[in-house]
Amino acid sequence: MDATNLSDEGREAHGITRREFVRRSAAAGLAAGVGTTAVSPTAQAAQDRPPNLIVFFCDNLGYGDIEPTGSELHRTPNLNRMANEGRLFTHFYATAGVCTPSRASLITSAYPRRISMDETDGRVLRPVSHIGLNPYEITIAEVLKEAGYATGAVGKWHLGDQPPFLPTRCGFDFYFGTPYSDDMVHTHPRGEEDGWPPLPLLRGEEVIEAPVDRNTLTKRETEEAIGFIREHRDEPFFLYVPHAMPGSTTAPFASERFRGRSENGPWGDAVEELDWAAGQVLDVLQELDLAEHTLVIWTSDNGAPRREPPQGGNAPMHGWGYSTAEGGQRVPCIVWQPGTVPADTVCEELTTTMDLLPTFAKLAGVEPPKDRILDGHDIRPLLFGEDGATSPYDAFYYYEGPQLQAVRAGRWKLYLPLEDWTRVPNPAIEPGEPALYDVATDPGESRNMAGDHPDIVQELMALAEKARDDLGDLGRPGKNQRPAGWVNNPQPLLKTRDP
Ligand SMILES: [Ca+2]
Repeated sequence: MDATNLSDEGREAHGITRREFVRRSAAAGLAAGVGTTAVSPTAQAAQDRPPNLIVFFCDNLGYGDIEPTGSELHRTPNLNRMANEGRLFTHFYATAGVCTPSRASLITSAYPRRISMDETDGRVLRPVSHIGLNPYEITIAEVLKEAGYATGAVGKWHLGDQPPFLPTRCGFDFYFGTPYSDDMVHTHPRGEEDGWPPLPLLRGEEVIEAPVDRNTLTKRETEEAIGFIREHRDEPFFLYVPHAMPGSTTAPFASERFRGRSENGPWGDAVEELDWAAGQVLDVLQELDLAEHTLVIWTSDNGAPRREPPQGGNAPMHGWGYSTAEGGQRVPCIVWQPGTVPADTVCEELTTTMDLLPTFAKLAGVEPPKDRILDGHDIRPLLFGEDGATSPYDAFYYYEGPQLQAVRAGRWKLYLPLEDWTRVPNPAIEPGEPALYDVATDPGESRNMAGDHPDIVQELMALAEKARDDLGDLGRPGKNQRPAGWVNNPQPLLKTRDP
């Protein structure tokens, strides 16, 4: 009898779960049915196996868009539960206010400028682009695949739509989703001019639907995520879920069950469906007895963009997505692993999406790449709530595309005294004047303290100079930048047959 076909009776007979039984049998080299409940040293080691890893990465969902961070508009019971059972990170940053650079950092543990993904086809990649994440980069999926993990990605990619740049070439065994933003459709004025294809839905590298029915994206992404978890329940897995919603259109999409149900129009409907999606995944982890063996992180790629009238919200952070304002880059983040991540706690230390790769590498029992500069850190002590654990960052740098605009160290964020701003993140900023905010107590960036703390302004300006030297700035290359990927003759992703 194959261990994986062990019936429910077998499970009853041994008084342990089916999964537990299979694992012990496999680890101890026992044939199924010769079961024993005594745990051998080998089986014990297998029980200490590395955790499964799941990352939800919503698109443009703001800091204040969910109940755990203060929304009174959207109902997010599943995220409430996740926060009650897990740990809320209130100083967690994306590395950019827009998609492509932000995503590039999560995947590579590098600032966008380090890997030249800060400025691509303008602020983000467009369809049929020459540019993408350089295959030289070592991705979080490649690190985990090397460590023996099954790897899957479900959702919006946005790191290049040509074959060498697709998730399947970046270490993901499995991919289902859209290659770029939900507003990059063939009927977009720019799309008509530039020959964008109908918005493709990919399975692996094949276009299975075009244009994709965007109303169904969150629902189908969730089904695929759950399918991946079920398929890989008996081995360590890494699942990256960059949901396409709430996304970049002025009327986000939701399936019929959620459409028109929230108190905040299409934006609220989309957020409430994303909450449902997270709940579905937590439920299946519990059903499969994997919850205690799975670290789940739920966050967003940048803040909610400004819309008239407003849709998403970044309160209490200042400003909007697509900028270096606190609300543009500080994103909601919930971390969950029952029994390992302390329940109902908050972490106020500065952490970023760049920390996931080195942290996950350590959790998987391997070392992060050593032959190149990574900008992230191993934040296990913060995830697991160790006493006295502090942020590993001396400084965090806010770039608007190629321009360095702000630096944070400790509680202080300095907007640099720039004469020319590519985009002004806070209307209180005066050209050529520093603006200093205590973003621990004043995340709304309302009290400029530069006049009271000239010493801190000087310290932060010195840190900025280090970043300019290392990563560069507008019109100035950095010493330690790496090139983006490039293909000649890019082609649209088209549906070539009925799947
Ligand atoms: Ca985004």
